[in-house]
Amino acid sequence: MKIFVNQSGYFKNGPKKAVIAFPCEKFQVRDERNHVVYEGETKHFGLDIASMDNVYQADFSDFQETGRFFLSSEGHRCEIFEISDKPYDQLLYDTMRAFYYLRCGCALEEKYAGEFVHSACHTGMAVEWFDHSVSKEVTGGWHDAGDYGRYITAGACALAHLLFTYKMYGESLKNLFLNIPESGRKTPDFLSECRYELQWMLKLQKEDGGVYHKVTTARHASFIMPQEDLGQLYLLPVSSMATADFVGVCALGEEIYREYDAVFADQLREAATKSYGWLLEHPEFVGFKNPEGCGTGEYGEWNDLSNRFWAAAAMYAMTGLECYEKDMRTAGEAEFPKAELGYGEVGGFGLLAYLLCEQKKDENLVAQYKEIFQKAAESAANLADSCGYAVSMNEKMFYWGSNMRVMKMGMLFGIADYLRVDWKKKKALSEYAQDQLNYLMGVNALGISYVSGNGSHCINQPHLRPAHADGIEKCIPGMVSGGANKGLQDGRAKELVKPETPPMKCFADHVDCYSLNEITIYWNSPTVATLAYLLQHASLL
Ligand code: 9MR
Ligand code: ZN
Repeated sequence: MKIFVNQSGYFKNGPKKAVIAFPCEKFQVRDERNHVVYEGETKHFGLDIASMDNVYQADFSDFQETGRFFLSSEGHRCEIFEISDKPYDQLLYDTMRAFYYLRCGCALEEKYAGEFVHSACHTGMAVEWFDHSVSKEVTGGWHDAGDYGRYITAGACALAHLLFTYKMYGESLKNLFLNIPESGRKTPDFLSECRYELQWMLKLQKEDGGVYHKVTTARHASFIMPQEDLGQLYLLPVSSMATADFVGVCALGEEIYREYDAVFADQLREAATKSYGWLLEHPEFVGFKNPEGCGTGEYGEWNDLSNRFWAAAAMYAMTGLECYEKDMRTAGEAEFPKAELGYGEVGGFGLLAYLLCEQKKDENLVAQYKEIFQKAAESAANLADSCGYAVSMNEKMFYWGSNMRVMKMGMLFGIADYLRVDWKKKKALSEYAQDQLNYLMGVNALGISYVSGNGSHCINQPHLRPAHADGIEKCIPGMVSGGANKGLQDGRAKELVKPETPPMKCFADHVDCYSLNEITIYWNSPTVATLAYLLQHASLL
């Protein structure tokens, strides 16, 4: 199978592109009865460095019929895919519902979870790592990933992706039904799901406003169901990154939730203000390193510059008070990647907080911040142009969680479009975003869909404890895999993938491969963001 298509399909009126990794001049679109309904010429891209494939690109955007089709060329074919007005409804539903499946501290009921039920997990009290006499009830939130840890900066990143997405495309997301326990309430399901994480985050705030970096057991559990993971839960020390990111999401949530629940909004406002106070009292960097004996995810950072920038911008967005704008300007003078939308570098969330807020804004600053996104989108687009698979990656970017970069770029193109940045490239921003999604869903050198349960060749064995321990062959749907990683940091990956393998092909759908095939909340969240953008865009077509 060397004809690579988006296995979730294409928009009827949108761009439709595939990649063929063998020499060919022509390709056909065929219907299920094998009739040729369209024929096109391929474009020879040449050698794609990341995959070492000789790549031919097939563009059938002109073909605008709905139905089920496949591509053929030189006697080869791909699996059936769909062209429709709504090709990604299921994908959006699944990738957003993945968060429900990751809920901690409650039972997953059959009504919502189908066969993937389990009883309430991690319900015990947590004690401070260095002072066991301090204990706290911190149930709730989402499991971070394949492990059962819950980490503030990771959660804040996922929430920022989701809540900023809601700010931009709320009109489309408002009515998204997710079949979760809160469905049917006035609050949109999308926001109810995010609130589950936000409420947990609030519990990690200390009296003085500092926020614990994470709550986990001392070491990762073995591959057991979450309710069987009964190890002592620990609260790990406060970090300035966690505290600042906490301010960022609470302030963001304040505005979004006010319409539905003023009491909750007030609580978020108070929490953000208090933690911002802590940041002012602790101007120094309070980093985080796992203490001796703790082996769960670290999420350490080298500085907290971008985090403090985001916190100040978010406070300004929430209050409109000059003092925060001043802090934001000062923090913004430091050197850090300004357009980043990550779990470490969060500068882009700061820019968004300011650009999307309804407070008084300085035109010069708006222009400056928009230009940062425009430049970032432009260089991401240039990278995509020089890749045969049209993904915004060079051969060095296939590191742990490479799919996060791909989906962050999808989100970035969406942001640039939303902000109506000056765009001179021939290809539209939405088309670049579509290409990133295409990569995730099968237009990659392995022809694999990196989302469980979606696509004819999708991952099914992610490094995800419940998915393995439940004994069900089928994986929980909607989970986004970390993807190709040249680093091959786990033993099984080294065994399964030869060292000379080109970066884009360094992948294996194997449960042991945590450096290739784990899932995380912040790999799902930018996927949701990219999808929401594309759906919103398509409805405007
Ligand atoms: O996503 C993280 C990745 O970028 C790092 O390279 C990797 C190694 O430090 O850690 C990843 O984060 C893991 C976290 O520490 C614990 N939960 C699972 C995360 C995904 O693998
Ligand atoms: Zn749990």
